[in-house]
Amino acid sequence: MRLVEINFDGIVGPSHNYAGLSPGNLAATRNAGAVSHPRAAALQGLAKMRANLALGLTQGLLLPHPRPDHGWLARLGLAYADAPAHLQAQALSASAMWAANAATVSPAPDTRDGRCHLTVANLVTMPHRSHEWHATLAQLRLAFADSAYAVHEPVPAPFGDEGAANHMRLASSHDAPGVEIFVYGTGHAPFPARQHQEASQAVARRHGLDPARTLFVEQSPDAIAAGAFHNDVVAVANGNVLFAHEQAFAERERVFARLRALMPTVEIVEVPAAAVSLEAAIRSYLFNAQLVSTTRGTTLIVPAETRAEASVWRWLERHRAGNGPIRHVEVVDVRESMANGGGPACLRLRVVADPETVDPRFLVDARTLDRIAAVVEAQWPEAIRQDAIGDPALIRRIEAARLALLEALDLVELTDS
Ligand code: SUG
Repeated sequence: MRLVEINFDGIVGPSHNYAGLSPGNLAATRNAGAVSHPRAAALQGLAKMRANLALGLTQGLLLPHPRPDHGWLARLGLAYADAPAHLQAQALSASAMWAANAATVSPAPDTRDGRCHLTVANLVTMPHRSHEWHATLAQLRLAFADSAYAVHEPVPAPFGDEGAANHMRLASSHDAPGVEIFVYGTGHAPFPARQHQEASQAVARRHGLDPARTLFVEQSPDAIAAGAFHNDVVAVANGNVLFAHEQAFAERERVFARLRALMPTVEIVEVPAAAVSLEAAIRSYLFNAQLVSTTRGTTLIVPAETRAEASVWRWLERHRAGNGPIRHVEVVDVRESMANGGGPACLRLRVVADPETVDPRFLVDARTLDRIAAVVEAQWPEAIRQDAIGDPALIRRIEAARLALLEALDLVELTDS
């Protein structure tokens, strides 16, 4: 067994559009009704994967879901053509691209039975995401069919679970037992708390985690109110480094003390509100970064928007110049995804695994990325206007584009799931 971290990026689907479906996600609501560019969006995502490969990281993919979701509409007694505009938008959503919300993953070294456990997120809080789990489950069952994995169905409603976006793991190395941190929200903020404590606890129990090495931490209501609809908008962890905003957690001192007691080697890089306000952190998505171990040392992969935010860029420069644990900063352009509130970290699901045990169709090298890019260039719509989502020709194009991708990747068995 050679355990490495694999980043599975969600490919941006051909129906990517700005419908303003997520209250509390400020970028998404601000851009409601804007014209989207699915082709450019998918190519930006592929470029990010290429950059990850260049850093020596192992890269995987998750596929766009069938959209519109006719099965979901049928359960509502509707066909797409007859559905009201808001249900059309919810059925057409490409939000499965944000793979950090696909599942919560507990690597083998952390679990009682020594298998890697994945629980598919139910995403019940937002109607347009509540029907993602079926297709996610089908893909994960295929990708992780090996006996090294246990893939679980979602936690039952009404306990909201949004997956890895509210979960962090700290470990001295990827293949050593870690400390898993589950971050949940409470109902006090003006926006919904999408991760419920009951759901986090259920996931931890089902994964067979050691209670002594598992922390349940409340997200600061101020962070949710300011637009941090997931913890990964204000914190990220990798190895022995926790990188977080000062206002990320409700009880920061207690959290840090417990973490230091469990893991004396932990390095907590906290960005004070005086240096970067919560608003600037959320606008720029400084923390929605991929924090990765490379041969060059710990690297932070940030969205280009961090450059536009003076206080954020200043903080990054200063940290890099000093002796901090983050040694390198890589900038990526994922602006189409960012405009819907999804940064570099949202687009990927981390799985610590032996690549030999993963279905190879879900792993990518540069040549596979070229093949995907060719399909995207030829098939993905160039632009989608919000008032055009009822157009049958657009829907036919979206469905054909996804099918062409499944054919190129030899995954047609996923056509209907
Ligand atoms: O769930 N946006 C997504 C963004 C998810 C980001 N993921 C993480 N933080 N891990 C959401 O709010 C907007 C879709 C629209 O409005 O058209 C949306 O679903």
